[in-house]
Amino acid sequence: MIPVTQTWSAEAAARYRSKGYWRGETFGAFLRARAQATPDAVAIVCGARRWTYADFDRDSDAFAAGLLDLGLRAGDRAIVQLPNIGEYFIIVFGLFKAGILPIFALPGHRSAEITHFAEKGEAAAHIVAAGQGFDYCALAHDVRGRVPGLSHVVTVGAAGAGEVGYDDLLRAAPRDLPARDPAGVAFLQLSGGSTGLSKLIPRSHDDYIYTLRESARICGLTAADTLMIALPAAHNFPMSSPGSLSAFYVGARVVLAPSPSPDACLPLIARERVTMTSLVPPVALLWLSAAEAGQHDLSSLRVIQIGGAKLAPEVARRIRPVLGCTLQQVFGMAEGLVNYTALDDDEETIVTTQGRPISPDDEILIVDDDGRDVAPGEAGHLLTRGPYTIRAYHNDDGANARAFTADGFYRTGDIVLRRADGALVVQGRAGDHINRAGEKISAEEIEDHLLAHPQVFDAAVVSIPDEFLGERSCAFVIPRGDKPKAAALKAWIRQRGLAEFKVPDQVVFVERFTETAVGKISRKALRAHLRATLGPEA
Ligand code: J2J
Repeated sequence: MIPVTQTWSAEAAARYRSKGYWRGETFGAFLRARAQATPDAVAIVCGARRWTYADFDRDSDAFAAGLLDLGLRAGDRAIVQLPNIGEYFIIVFGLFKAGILPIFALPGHRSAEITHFAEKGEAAAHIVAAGQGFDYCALAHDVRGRVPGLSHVVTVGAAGAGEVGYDDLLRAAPRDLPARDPAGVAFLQLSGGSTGLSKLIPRSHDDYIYTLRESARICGLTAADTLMIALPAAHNFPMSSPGSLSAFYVGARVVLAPSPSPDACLPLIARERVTMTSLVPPVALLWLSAAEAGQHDLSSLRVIQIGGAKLAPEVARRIRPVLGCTLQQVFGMAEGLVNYTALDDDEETIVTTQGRPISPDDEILIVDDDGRDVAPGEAGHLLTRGPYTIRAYHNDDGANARAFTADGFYRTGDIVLRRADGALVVQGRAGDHINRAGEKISAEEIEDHLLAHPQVFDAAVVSIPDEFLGERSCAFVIPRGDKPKAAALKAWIRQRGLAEFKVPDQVVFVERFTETAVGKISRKALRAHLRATLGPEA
């Protein structure tokens, strides 16, 4: 098994420690400290159920012991694929305490994606929930059948044959759980997947907890807050910017919403007196329309973080008057770098920029196509390096050669400019991924699946502007022989085991890709050309 290691040089690690960014804290230890300080404070609210910090600490200890009783060992990996339910946090902290690394899959992922994570991460377990509409247990059995070494399926809810029940694991006898190494990797987060399949991002206790502490400070999050998780809980944004884990770090209350829809969330805000939450732009739009009807008491809301995709200034301007709270823009990435507007920035800065980096040691380079610094204020490729930005993906030499410079800068793929005051403004993407309502789709990944269809000769997938989603996906397809139906190609993508959000929104059949765009020219140029043929109104 390939060990998962943190990716900073010894020199960089020593510097980040000496500057007090990395403080030797671990997830398990900070939860224990919280449980001792405020045992009866509510940590998690899920529907009518509540876990205090004491419950949270005790149950996650028990879950860790249960996993070790199963034969799992520190250093093993477990895919966590759960909806927004309270058990999710017990499980994640149980894994942290056992030293087993969660791989944070999303409920939307299907067999192709989960198989890839299981293989790349050499996962030993897949943790799912029963009774969720979609049959996750069947998915887990399917993947287990294909991936040697993936021995355990753990089920929250009614466990079937060949599965281990979450409730049974909680009944494990207490064990001594050794302290974890703060410099060690705590979990594997998923990359947005700008080229090909998602990569695994190794984040350490030290580096991630630094972002939690600073995010709480920048967002003004304290133990008095109630933070709602509306987006999928395992996504890096609602987990850390400031997200659930910052909330636990400061001893706040976390309320889980079953979906980000205004129908689910607005009554919950009123009922639980939610003070803070994070949204992607299309969801913010839905909330604005719903809130204008004025049915729900949203007066408890203090701050909303919006990020994951570009927020249009016209929408940003409506947040304060309609929702009655401060907008905080967040431009972040699971690889590391996170930028926030400040709560006390002037309105124009809040509305038109994506903020400044968390750390004084976040190094930012903005370069042209040849890697030379652009003039101040001009747009270019964003490269970054710092105390919480990884310097390599796990087990992926090919991706590492593309995504990182020789001196360890991460090529974000984003085109940004930096104002004189340091605030970044995102202009777009250099790469060919589609940012569909904050969900990142790799054009290349979808093209590869389309090309496997017997009636597809060639395919190119591009993003097109969409008023609601920000971007939607369009597949240009040259048929082979009989032209397939668009619906059949969409069904093909689903059948290949891909998440629903990756199914092309639109399919356009063409006879050929124009002369100017084939041959010596790259797929990147071809996609740019095709995008242009659709024009801005497409
Ligand atoms: C434009 N593009 C943005 C923004 C992310 C906090 C917030 C978001 C993420 C996230 C995250 C954007 N405006 N405000 O992990 O901790 C696009 C960029 C970026 C990519 C990263 C967090 N905020 N983006 O979205 O790993 O293209 O993380 O490189 O999913 O989303 O995607 P992801």
